Amino acid sequence: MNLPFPRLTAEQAAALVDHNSTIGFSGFTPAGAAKAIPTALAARARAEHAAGHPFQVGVVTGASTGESLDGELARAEAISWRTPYQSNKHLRAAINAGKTRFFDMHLSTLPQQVRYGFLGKFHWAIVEACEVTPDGKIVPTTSVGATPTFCRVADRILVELNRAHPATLRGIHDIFEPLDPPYRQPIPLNSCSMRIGAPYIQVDPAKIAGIVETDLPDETGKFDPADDITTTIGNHVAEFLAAELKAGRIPREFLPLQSGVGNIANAVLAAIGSHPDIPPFEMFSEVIQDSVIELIRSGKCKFATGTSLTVSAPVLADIYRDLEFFKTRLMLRPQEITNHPELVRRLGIITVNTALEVDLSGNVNSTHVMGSSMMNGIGGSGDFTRNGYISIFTCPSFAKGGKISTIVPLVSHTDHSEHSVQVVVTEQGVADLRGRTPHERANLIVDRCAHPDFREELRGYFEQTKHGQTPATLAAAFAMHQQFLETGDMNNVDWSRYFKK
Ligand code: 0RQ
Repeated sequence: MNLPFPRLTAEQAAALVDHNSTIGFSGFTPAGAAKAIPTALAARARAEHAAGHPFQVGVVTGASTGESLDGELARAEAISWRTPYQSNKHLRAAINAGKTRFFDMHLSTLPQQVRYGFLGKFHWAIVEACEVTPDGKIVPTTSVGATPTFCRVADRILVELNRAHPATLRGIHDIFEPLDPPYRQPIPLNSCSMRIGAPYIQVDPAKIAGIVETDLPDETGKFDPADDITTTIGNHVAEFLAAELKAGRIPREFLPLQSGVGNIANAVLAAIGSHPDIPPFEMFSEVIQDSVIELIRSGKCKFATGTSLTVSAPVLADIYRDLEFFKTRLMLRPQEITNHPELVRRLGIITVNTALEVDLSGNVNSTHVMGSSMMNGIGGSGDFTRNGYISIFTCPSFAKGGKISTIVPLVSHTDHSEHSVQVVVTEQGVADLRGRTPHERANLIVDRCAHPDFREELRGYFEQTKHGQTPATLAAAFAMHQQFLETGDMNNVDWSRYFKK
């Protein structure tokens, strides 16, 4: 199709961007992330820096992205500030060194905060598409994220038209943006598979500054094969849900699932998918991983909706070979919809996310190592946890070869409070915290979830703190963390330093 927009090289597109611009990039995980223009922007930043000129931009995306975006720009020291989520090691290092300003946001709230003007002016939206029409219809590729909002608010739009994705993807997306208060209406979505929006993003064609043609695959990484620990955690979650179903606390039809990203999430889905007592179910999630596609193929997952299709290259090729089949079973929506508290609560989503550490009351830290170093960010875990039908957190009971207990007296940073966290699962077992007091929770978490090597030590802490509603002694609450920082090992804290006989 002849398009009335300038055809640009990535370098020409990058040359249009000024120092200090704020850019909303497409991308939610590496899926659907802009690639050619951010790589060219990184090259431009290096050249400007070499010439003694400042060149940095503010980078806002749906969530994490791939090497060509966060990796290239971080290595070129081209990111002045970043939100709402990241998982790139170079960017993480820049953030923790204080070189890049980062703030961590609930992903469902990003689009509305952008529209409200809370993050300032957006100069550019740089987005990947599989189709653009002369009248300004943009069809995204493998993710939607916050792209509709970036296109709405940005002064100008650059499109990477990526031929690695077929234009026949049109129809897999459902683009709906709520109105802002005081005109906001209920979101008219009552089931996972309902369509409420358009199959494209409508933009003002006058804002499209140019099209860069590419043919670049998503930079999705590989998952580790399930090991004993992740498999055991997965089995515990599946057994727990099957027992809830049997007890009548989950309806006979089952409820839609949300599952986080990574190896544990893959193992959990595999275990739920193969459990004989769990009926075929739907997914109302954020990220659709390889394991979901397997479950769709086997008929165990009837429908999956998310904001990104983060699958490996062979799985994506399989989906594209059989696109008509998958278009009736997959739907990609903006993150504002997939993660919306109203919908998570209404649809009764069972949520499963991963913790770095959990404390004796059930508070969860998903983001910070030893209270200060950013790992990735809260992502969508808070959107789902706070509003889920049942909220589950998983993690191995130990980290760093057993030097760290992931069950601690008090989390070193709180992302999800005891009020939102209902069930904790490690390879040791399941602590069901519903209807339990803080003292009962502490006993359950230590008995069922802590690694045996740390149980006595944890008891040494909370059995000293019998008074009050919650077992806490402020002076000793971070003793295990402090000892790790000093010696590299949380084992065998000497509580007599903190508790007088
Ligand atoms: O470090 O890689 O150096 O060995 O943390 O831990 O066990 O590999 O777990 O990759 O699943 O990540 C919470 C970060 C878990 C992730 C988190 C060390 C451990 C290892 C990673 P190494 P694992 P995972 C919706 C859901 C927030 C966002 C979210 C996450 C590394 O799941 O970012 O939930 N979640 N999104 O050794 C110090 C501890 C530790 C520790 C583990 N207690 N102290 N280090 N590690 N526990 C999706 C989106 O929002 C996109």
